[in-house]
Amino acid sequence: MRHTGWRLALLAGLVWMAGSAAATPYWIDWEGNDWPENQGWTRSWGNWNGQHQGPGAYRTLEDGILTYDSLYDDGVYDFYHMFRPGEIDPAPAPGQVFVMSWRLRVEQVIGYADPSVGVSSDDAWLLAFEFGFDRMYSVFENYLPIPFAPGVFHEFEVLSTDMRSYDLRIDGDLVRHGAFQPNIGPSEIAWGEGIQGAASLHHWDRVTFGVTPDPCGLVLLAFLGACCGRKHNSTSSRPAVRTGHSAHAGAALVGLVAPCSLPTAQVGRDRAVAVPELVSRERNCS
Ligand SMILES: [Ca+2]
Ligand SMILES: [Ca+2]
Repeated sequence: MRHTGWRLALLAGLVWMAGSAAATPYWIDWEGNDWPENQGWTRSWGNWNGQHQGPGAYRTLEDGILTYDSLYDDGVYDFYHMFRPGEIDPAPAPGQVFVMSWRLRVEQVIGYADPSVGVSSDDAWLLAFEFGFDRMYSVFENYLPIPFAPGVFHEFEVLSTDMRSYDLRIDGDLVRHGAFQPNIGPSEIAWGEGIQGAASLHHWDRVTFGVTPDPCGLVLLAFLGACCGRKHNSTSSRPAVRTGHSAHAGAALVGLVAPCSLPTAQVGRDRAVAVPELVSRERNCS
């Protein structure tokens, strides 16, 4: 009986460890101290002639800020993505939370929107935003517009405990409680200049995402984050949490797939193609 008890205890421990391993908190943090492609992100770009055609957007990295300028050609897209198969979602039972945040300034947009952010859960539920000059659109919520003050940096933050619903904060203010939508292409985060058929000048100061333990601790962690100030670039298992008014931006989307019904009809530009479709297209090519 003692052996049985020991084995049961061991089995229980292994099950617990397996669950814990699947739910290990992580944090991906790009702060603009180096090019994203040097910190684990994959760059995808192109123009109307196809993938990897042309130089992409004119990009500069200065003082921790990545600037995209694609005003010369609305056929340009140029974005980053990161594929983390089975490693995006928070664990349900321990009460973890997925957080992505990003700090972005949109200076000029030709078209309805051009900068983009998205996240695809491990079971391919998708959330994506596209940014105009003074508003953002929740792509898979019928392009719901969400306004913001134009021309200045904002901190955007998404939090989700189940990858089905999310809270969106802008500069610490809760502006949206919305929903992911089922899609294809799991476990991916993407951000950048994401629309083919629109052009822009815009600036990214920071993009981060990860899973943090215990959402009940978010308020405390937010407080600590505010006290500690910004942290700098790293890609690690550090479950740093930025939320509320201390929010750091983190962004992402991955594996978005490309509903054929994306933005085209709504923007009135029959050539417009969004990041999810581009990601899908490039995957099919690779
Ligand atoms: Ca920065
Ligand atoms: Ca574009």
